[in-house]
Amino acid sequence: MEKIRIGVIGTGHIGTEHTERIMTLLQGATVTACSDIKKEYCQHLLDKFPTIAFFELPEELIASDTVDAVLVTCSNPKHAEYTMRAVECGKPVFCEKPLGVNREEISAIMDKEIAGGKHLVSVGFMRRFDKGYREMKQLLKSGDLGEPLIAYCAHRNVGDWIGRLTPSNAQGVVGTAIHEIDVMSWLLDDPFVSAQALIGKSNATAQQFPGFRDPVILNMRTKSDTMVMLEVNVIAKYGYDINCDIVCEEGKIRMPEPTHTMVWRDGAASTPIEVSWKNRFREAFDAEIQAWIDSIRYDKDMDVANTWDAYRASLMTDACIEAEKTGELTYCGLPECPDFYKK
Ligand code: ISE
Repeated sequence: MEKIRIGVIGTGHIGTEHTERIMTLLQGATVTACSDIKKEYCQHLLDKFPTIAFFELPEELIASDTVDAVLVTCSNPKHAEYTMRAVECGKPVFCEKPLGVNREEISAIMDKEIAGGKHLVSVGFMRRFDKGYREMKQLLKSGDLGEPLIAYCAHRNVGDWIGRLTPSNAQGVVGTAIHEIDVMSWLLDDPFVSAQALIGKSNATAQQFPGFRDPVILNMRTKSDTMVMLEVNVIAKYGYDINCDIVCEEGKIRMPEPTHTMVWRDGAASTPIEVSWKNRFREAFDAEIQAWIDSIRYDKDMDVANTWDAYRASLMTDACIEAEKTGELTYCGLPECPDFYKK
């Protein structure tokens, strides 16, 4: 079978990582084209993989007959535009989260995809492919532990981007909490319907930015009334720490933590912990992009998140942002899932 020829739009961190995993690790695809604002931003990949062609205009890359599928890993404001163009060209497209900067952009992609009658859009919620989350989903699906009642989650980032970017609570929701919004709904097989925010003392770094609060607690509820308590902590400093405990009627399940070698010396024992999301979920990213490639090769649903998943995540991020602003219980107004996206 011929390899799927992929064009990459945006060769920053994640675009580079995905290109390298496709070119050196994954099966069934190759990167034939890339584009970024300046050619120099792609040069590291063009030097490493001389068969990749540079396209100045993403639109030309998408339309090119040397590209079968498109990977959108550029800055967020252009995600929806390039995804829409790929759909208009009838080409499969994988877009890193978020699919759009608002629900309207994502709804327009949904309408276009439904009108075309073919599932072309995949979205980068990679935690669905993490071994720990998949084990937890199987345990819940077995029913052995009874109904899930409350989940306690924490999403803690080192916060090393402070100084480069001005933090905001909206960005903390759309860029960080969005992962739990997708993966917990997937894990519980139960969509979210509302959010509340609990805001207490902020860390000293957060206090330097007027209006910015960190950490915050989001209490999100699903359609069947399971509560998901999520600590969003974007300046945790000590490490990149993702926790998930789910209390069920008959027991509790805890997502396994990554393990590393222990070292004993000088009267102390230590083990390194993750400091980067790229390493913490490296295998999940590998599995996710392989699943996307296989979904194209075999024309089969490989459980990669789709446009509807991105749409309902955007409704919930809006609700979380509003709940943080008002302190009020906020409903996300989740509509019925269109038949086109029902599984
Ligand atoms: C980053 O973009 C990610 O997607 C990571 O998974 C998340 O933990 C981090 O907060 C985001 O900035």
